[in-house]
Amino acid sequence: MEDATRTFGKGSCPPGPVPEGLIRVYSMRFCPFAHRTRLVLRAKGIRHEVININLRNKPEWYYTKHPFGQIPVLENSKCQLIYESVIACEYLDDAYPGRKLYPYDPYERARQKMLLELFYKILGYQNTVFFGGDCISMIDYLFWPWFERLDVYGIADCLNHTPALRLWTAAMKQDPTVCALLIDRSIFLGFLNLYFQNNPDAFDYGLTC
Ligand SMILES: N[C@@H](CCC(=O)N[C@@H](CS)C(=O)NCC(=O)O)C(=O)O
Repeated sequence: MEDATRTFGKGSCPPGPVPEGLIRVYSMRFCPFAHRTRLVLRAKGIRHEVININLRNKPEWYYTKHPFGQIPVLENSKCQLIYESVIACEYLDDAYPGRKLYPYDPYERARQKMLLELFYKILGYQNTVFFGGDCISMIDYLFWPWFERLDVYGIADCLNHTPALRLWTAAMKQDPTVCALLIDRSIFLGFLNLYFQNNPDAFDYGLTC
């Protein structure tokens, strides 16, 4: 379940078939969309392997996994490919047993999807600790990667006048899944620095081996 592995780049050999009982995620350590998928994999305790992709130097074979070479993509042992982060997260919730992250209630499920639509426009908030109620659920994991990055982008102050969001952020930082995938600030800054110079080494920043 090691997420911090070196990226596959142009000229690399494609990984073999996904072994039975495992699911693979094509990812990149700093991508918020892939972060969503990794949160759900971990929250549900799904056995998985991570293949990191160098997005500035994509392997030729990667276009057989996604038509535009984007991440995240899930691949299962039946060679089925699932992309688009929200769809991938929902697939994981439906296909795997254990704790359901989307609510069972059709209205509550629809409400989380409506909130997600709003997220791209204006964020609504209600009177509970988490967006879906008193327990963490899918919607919180789908929002979180962007909030985690506010601090690194130096704009965490924007939460100063939204006490409910600050409480939510504090509650999210107590969640073991969120804690397990927190990105080290200095490593993230190092990644951004190289990324904005178009340096393909950005994606492996901070890895020692
Ligand atoms: N709508 C997609 C967006 C995914 C996305 O934009 N991924 C970025 C990385 S953060 C990517 O693959 N960029 C490489 C490219 O577009 O060539 C999703 O939700 O999965």
